[in-house]
Amino acid sequence: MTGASHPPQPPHEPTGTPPAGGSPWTDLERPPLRGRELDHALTGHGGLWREIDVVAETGSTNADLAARAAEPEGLVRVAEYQSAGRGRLDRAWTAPPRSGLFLSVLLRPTEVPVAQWGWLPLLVGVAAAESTSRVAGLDVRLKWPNDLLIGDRKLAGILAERAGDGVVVGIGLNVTLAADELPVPTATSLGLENSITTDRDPLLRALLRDLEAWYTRWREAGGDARSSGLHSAYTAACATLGRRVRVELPAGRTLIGTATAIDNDGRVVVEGTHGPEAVGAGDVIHVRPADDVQM
Ligand code: BT5
Repeated sequence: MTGASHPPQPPHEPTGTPPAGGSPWTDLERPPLRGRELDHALTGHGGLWREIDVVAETGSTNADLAARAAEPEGLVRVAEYQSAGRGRLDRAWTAPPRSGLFLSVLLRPTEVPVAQWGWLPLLVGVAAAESTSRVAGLDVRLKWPNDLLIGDRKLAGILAERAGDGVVVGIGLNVTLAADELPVPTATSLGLENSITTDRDPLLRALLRDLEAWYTRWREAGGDARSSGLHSAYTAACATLGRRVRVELPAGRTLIGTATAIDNDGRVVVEGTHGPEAVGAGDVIHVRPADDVQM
């Protein structure tokens, strides 16, 4: 669906055609999202969200919204299954149909200096960690910059991409993924962590409401992470701070040290052997102190 109009859907029916693998109703543990109800509940109230578009299958929700980057902000694209889900640095995001939440949002914070736009994926991480912690009854933390963790396991990933003069931010969050479906052994899901619910509807509603609230506060503060409260919320949710880390930097260099702070630009400050270094991009691995000797 590419326009602002919505095809009529009967109530309580799954959206779109079922993905390969059969009827969306065959797996009662994984009921489909109700796109029309979600759209009705979350749009049209003068708020941020303009359209919640739930489709049964697509390549990548980030790619779908990048193709619509010229439109006003506030588009939400949700897919029950992605055949070409993207991670950062050309990596893949993989998950079976309806096993999680896979969505992207189109944002364009014109009041905020572009130099501060790097906070956007961190802001989405804060909203996702806070809403998921609350609805699931679990302690969901952030690994810098924006992986959602339960303990040391990855529950969700976030991918922000510039698109036209806006930003598309995508989130993949594992909900009912079973142990034998984990794409990597370090992943987890809400179901595996004994969440009080695995109903994706309240999880998605809470996520979009919290995201709207944080985005509005940050934008109204002109992108100032400190006065909007975003810096302290991020710091409070961040499991990386105080940890020994190994950072794989984009140029191929590796930095080892202790993560001590998040600076005003959202970079993580790592105290290594050559003093503090602010890192704006890279892959962080949390290590145990004893692992240092092997590195
Ligand atoms: C991310 O990348 O974690 C960002 C993932 C963003 C996915 C969403 S889904 C909706 C939207 N549309 C898209 O096309 N993408 C976004 P990165 O930090 O590079 O991590 C990718 C790595 O996570 C992979 O190389 C795997 O090791 C691992 N991985 C893949 N699928 C996973 C899953 N379901 N759960 C946990 N880890 C996973």
